[in-house]
Amino acid sequence: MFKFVHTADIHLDSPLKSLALRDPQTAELVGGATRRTFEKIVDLCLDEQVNALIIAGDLYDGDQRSMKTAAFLVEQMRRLENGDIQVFMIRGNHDSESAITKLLDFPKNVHIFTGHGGVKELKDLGVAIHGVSYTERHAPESLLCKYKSPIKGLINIGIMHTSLMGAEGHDNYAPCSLRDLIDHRFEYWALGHIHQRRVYSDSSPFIVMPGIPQGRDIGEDGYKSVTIVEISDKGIQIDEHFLADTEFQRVQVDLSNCLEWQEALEQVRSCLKMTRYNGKTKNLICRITLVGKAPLYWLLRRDHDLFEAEVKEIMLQFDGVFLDDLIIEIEAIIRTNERVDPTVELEGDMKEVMRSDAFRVKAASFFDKAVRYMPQEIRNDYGVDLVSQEEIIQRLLSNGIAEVIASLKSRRFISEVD
Ligand SMILES: [Mn+2]
Repeated sequence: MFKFVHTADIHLDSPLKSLALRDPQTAELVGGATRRTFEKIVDLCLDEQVNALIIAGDLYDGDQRSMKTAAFLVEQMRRLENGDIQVFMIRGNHDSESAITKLLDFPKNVHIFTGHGGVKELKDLGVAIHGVSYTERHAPESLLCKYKSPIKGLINIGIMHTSLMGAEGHDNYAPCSLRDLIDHRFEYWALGHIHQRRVYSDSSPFIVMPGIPQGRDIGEDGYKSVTIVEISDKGIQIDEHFLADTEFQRVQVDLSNCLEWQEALEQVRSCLKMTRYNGKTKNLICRITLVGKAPLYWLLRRDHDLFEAEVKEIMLQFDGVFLDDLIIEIEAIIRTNERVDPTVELEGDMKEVMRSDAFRVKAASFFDKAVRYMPQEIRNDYGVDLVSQEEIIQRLLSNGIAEVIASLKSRRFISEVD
């Protein structure tokens, strides 16, 4: 029997990114998440008494490496060595041979495949492990030709860092089709690179992309895991283990039926309660999006800062729940009598003015002046050419109009209620 943990893309010591981390206490709490998750991976290996840990590339982030990262890694590898667990790893685009110094002096249980590729036969355990590392940050060609043919009489496991056939849009790293992998006649392909977990094939050959074990921003939201694999006479069995320290979750709150401010908050609270209940980690960073045709549209649009502050208060009722951002995507309900509503007319007038050439010239010159007052490093955020600048001006103006109307309407709404 051969049992191993398969992971990839740990990006050790790369920072988590979220508005929630602006709060120093939260930053302190979730800051070292990639490190703690790696520690838990080692714990799992020891608890499950696996034979090996397989890391399919991007263990560290090229730019993030430091003596401290190196010392931490060596310490964790020693823990595995003491547990008689071998480590097989390859280098990916973030920790390719060219991006890594020779600082790391790993214990003997750690085997790193080179760019030439190679195979480690563990005859007493009945397996052969193949791997090829990246030598450069880019690998535009398939690396499959560097993998040897399967070794007869052994179960063959291949470790590869690949974007497969460009599953992530434009990114193209060691492209390889599933057909090519299948035709290579290994029993298990331990892949890495794509951060979203996916089992591409769950029978021989198994083709598994374990995904990132610890998400680092809202783009890497949802449950994260490592894969534990058991090879025995009964065949190959895979299982998913969740051990992230912090997870990012998108929480959608429908405010269609909320007439009162308090009801809206209550709705947020119950959605957060559900998210906390279903959460698999100690810390949850939530991006809340308010949706629906909401009677409270104008009020929320005007006082979203107040609402956000109250949402943060609610979050304190739950353990380890933090706000990444509060996004307002609710729509207004247009009442029939709004046709005679003066704010509707005002909104139309403002939009028309916005389109006039004279106003656009004036707005652009005002915008230019304002940008010059900004710190240099954020000026690019306000457009790098005329086209992008014009888009930003239009967006700011549209938001401005919405703000003015929201302010007027909510004032009226409150007086109507009174
Ligand atoms: Mn990668």
